[in-house]
Amino acid sequence: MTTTKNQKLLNWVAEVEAMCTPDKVVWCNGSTEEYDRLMGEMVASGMAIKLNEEKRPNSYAFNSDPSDVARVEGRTYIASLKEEDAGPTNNWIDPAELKETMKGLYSGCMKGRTMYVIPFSMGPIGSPISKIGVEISDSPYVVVNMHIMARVSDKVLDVLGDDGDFIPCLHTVGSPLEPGQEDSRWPCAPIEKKYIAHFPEENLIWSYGSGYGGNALLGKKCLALRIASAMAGREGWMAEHMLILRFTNPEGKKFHIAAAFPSACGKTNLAMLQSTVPGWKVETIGDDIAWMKPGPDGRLYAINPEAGFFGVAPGTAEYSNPMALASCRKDAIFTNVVVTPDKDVWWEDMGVECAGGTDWKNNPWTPDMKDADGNPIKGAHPNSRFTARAELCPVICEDWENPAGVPIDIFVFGGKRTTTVPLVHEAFDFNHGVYMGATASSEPTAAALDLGNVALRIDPFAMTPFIGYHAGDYMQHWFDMGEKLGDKAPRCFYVNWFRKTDDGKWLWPGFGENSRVLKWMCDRVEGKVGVRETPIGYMPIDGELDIDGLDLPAEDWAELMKVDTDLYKKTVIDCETFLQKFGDKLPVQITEQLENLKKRLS
Ligand code: OXD
Ligand code: MN
Repeated sequence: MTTTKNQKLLNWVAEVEAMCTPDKVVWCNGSTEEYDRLMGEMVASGMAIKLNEEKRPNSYAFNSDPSDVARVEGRTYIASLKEEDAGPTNNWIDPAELKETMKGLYSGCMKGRTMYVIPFSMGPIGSPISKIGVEISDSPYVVVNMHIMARVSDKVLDVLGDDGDFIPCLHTVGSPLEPGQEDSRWPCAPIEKKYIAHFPEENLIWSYGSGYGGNALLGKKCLALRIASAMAGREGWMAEHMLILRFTNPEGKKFHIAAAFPSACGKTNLAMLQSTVPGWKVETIGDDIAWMKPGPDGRLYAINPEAGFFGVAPGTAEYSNPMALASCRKDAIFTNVVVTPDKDVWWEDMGVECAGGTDWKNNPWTPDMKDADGNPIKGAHPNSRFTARAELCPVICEDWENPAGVPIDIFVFGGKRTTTVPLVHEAFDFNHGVYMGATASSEPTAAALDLGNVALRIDPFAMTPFIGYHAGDYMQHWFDMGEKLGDKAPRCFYVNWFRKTDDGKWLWPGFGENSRVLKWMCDRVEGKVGVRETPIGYMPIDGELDIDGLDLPAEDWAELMKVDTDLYKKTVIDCETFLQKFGDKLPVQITEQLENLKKRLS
C-alpha cells in the first residue's frame, strides 16, 4: 500500500498491474527491513547465497543465467518519434510499433510474481539537479540493487507530492509462472525477446526480458544516461559516462576531473586511485556517470546521480583498486563471481589464490580446469560485478552528495588502445577537445554482450551505447556547451594507459602511477609546465611529467611519448569513415578539426 496521492503515479501503477497481472503489488520504501526481507526470501528460494557473516558481513552472491550476463546493445532501442532523431548509432523502431510488440509481451508477464513499485531519486533527494524515477519490476534482485545504486525512499514520494512529475521505468524479467510451476534460479527471456526500450520524447523506459545490470537497474544507463542525455540536449546541460574525482595538491588546492572511458576500461580504478605523487590525494565523487550544469559563476558543476558502484569484479585487487575492495567488504551484492567453500567471493585477478569453489554457472570449479580447447575455464564471468554503497568507499569525497556539485577543471577522454595512442596529450583548445572525445576509440571489452569481433570501436565520449538521441546532435551539443562556457570550459586531455610492446608487455605501470599523469594535467591548468606541440596535440616536455623512481626503461618511455604519424593516419581514416555515417548532422566543427588534423599529420 502507499499513501501517495500522485494521480499520474497511481494511474500508471494501476495500468501496469492490469497489463502484467502480478499476484500482488508491493510498494517499496528502501528500508533495511525491506532489504533484509527480500534477501531472506531470495536465499530461501535459492536465488541468493548468503555469504560468510564474518568475512563478508551482510553480503550476498547471485549467479545469473548464462544468457543474461551483460548489457545487450543489439536489443537496446531509442524509439524517438522520427527515425532521424535516433541517428546512426542507435537501434530505432517506430514507438507505436514497439509499444504494440512490447504490450503483447507485457500482457500477463508478471503472472505468479510480485510487482514491486520502487520510487527512487537519481541525485540527492530534493536537490534541484536530481531526477525522480519510479521503477516497476518483478525482480527482487532489482529492488535490492536499486537500494544500493539509487536513493530508494518514501521521501521520494513526499518530494513528488500530488502532482510532481517522474520518469516511469517499467521492467520485467519476462518469465511468467503458471500455477505450481517451479521458478528458475535466474528467470529471464531469450535474447530475441529482450527489449531495452527508451521513448525520449515521453521520458519513458520499458525493459523486457533481462534481469542484469544496466538492462534492469533502470536508474543507471537507461535513465541517468539515455533519457538524461536527451533531456540535457534539450535543456542545456550534460549527462555523461564519466567518473568524477577530486585531486588535491599538497597546498590544499582542489582540482576536479571528469573522465570518460568505455565500460570496463578502468573508470572505477581511476576514480579511487591511490596517488603515488607525494602529498597529492584523490577522493572519489562518482565512478560512472556525471550530470553537469553551468553554475552561477559560469563554470561547469558536476554531480554523481548514483548512490553506489556497480563495478566490474575481475581485476579488482589490492594492487589495482584497494578502495573498491574496501567498498565491498560488507553490505555488498556480488553477481557471477566464484563462491568459495567458506562462503566468501573470488574472481580472476583478485590478487589472491583460490583453491576452487562454485563458479558463476553454479558448477564446482577449480582453477586448473580447462575447456575442450585447453583454455582455462574462468571461475567468474569477465563482466561479473559487485554492487557496493558509495558511502563505504574509504576515499569518498565529503562533497560527493553536495547538491551544488563540484566545479570541473579537467575533462579526460580515452579508451583501451594497445597501439598508436600515446600516454597523454592535451587538446589545443576546447573544440579540439570535443574532436578528441568524439573520436575516442577503444578495443572492445566484456561489458556488452553482442559487439562481435570488431578490432576497434570508435566510441564518442564513451557514450555510443548511451546517447539517447542523434549522436551528431549530441556532438553539436558539446560544441554549444563549449561556446556557452567560453574561457571557463574545462581543459581537455586524452590518455591511454593500455599501450603494449610488440611482445605483449604493458608499457605503463598504470593504477596509482596514473596520478603522475593527472598531476601533469593540473600543472598545465596552473601554467606550471610547458608543452611541445605535436600533430595530435600538446605533449609533455621531457622531464616535466615526473617518472622518477619508476622502473621504466628509456625506450619504453620514448614509445609511450611517441606520435607515430603513419599509424595515426590509419586511425584518422577509421574516424573519417565512422564520421561519414552522420551525414549532414555532422557538426561543421568536427569536419574542420578533422581537416586540420589531416593537414598536421601530412
Ligand atoms: C556499466 C557499463 O555497467 O558501462 O557501467 O556497462
Ligand atoms: Mn558504465
